[in-house]
Amino acid sequence: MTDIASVKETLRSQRIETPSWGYANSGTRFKVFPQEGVPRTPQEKIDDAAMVHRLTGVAPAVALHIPWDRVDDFGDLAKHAAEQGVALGTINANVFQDNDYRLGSVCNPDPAVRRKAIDHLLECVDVMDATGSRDLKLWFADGTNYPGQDSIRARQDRLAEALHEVYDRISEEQRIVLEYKLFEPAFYTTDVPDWGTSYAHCLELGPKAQVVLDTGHHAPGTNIEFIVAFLLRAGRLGAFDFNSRFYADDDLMVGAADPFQLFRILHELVQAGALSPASGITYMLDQCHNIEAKIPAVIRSVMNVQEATAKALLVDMGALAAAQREGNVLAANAVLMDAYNTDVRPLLAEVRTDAGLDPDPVAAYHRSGYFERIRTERATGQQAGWGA
Ligand code: LRH
Ligand code: MN
Repeated sequence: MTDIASVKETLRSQRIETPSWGYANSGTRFKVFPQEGVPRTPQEKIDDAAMVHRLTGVAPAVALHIPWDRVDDFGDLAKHAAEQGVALGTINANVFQDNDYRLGSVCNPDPAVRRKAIDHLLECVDVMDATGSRDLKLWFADGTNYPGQDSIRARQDRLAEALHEVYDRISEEQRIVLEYKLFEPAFYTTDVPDWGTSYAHCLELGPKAQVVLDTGHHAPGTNIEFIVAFLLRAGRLGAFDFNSRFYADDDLMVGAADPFQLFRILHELVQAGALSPASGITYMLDQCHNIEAKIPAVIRSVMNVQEATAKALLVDMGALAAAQREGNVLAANAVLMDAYNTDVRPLLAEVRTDAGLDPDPVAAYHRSGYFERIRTERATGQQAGWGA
């Protein structure tokens, strides 16, 4: 029988990191639709992340993206975050927006461009030293668009050389988390296209290098929970970029497009006891709210992760193990579907109420007047986006 008290305890101790860029303007190559009340500074992004934490109780850290969140004094920024009740989390490097990176950053054929890219990665480690962040998240847009454009092998050598230099720079408390992505913006080869490539580079580097699994970065039909189970077994699953998609890297709210897939992923994590902060896995949202109101979208996304987690925690593991042992396929599947088909919203409302929070964080947000306040306060000035 499932121990509801421990389920509630696990839900209370869940930690979801929200992305600073999820609060800023974002869009597609076709259009970026600005929204009222959007932050203008990293401080205001952090304020919005803190509001999400105040309402959900499980989002105590905000990830930064450099240079989008560059400030003169990151120590000050960390103080501002602490005053707001949140911590600065994963530091995301950005070697995908500079004109020099047309043919790649750390994989670029030009050693001067590679040097420039590596120097940015090293600058991000300096930022981590100032913010107290543990993880340097590396995603490379690097790749080619046409066969013959460059040597696939040589680009891997360049990538490994850059990763080793950064790996040697990070401290014993810090980690490199290496993200993979099947394609986009490159459309023929991507230099870190899949979990296997990231895993292999992490093994080559050492124990401080782990794989980031972005749920939107796989070929359609990929069994993501298999990758989760495999990397958990290998002890190399460092972080998640949670979002959802119908087609490509859509960066939609996690759980919106395929809540059953999210449940299956959480089922693997629960079985491995990988939810607790002690597991060392960072659970981050990596989303773009191109047309929907941003703060309620982040709150809804946190709730979607909580719902998938609660359902996974309600799986009767004893009955499942027995059915699997007996080879009773239908019974085993039924155990999982029973949990998935359980309405966990009353349980989560209780967990929030027990924690002194409103059982419905989205409704609480709309009642708070926060949006009306920021809409007025932030009516002037340059809104933040992917540009700056
Ligand atoms: C690349 C990515 C990466 C981030 C960016 C915002 O698609 O997933 O994690 O740097 O989105
Ligand atoms: Mn990502």
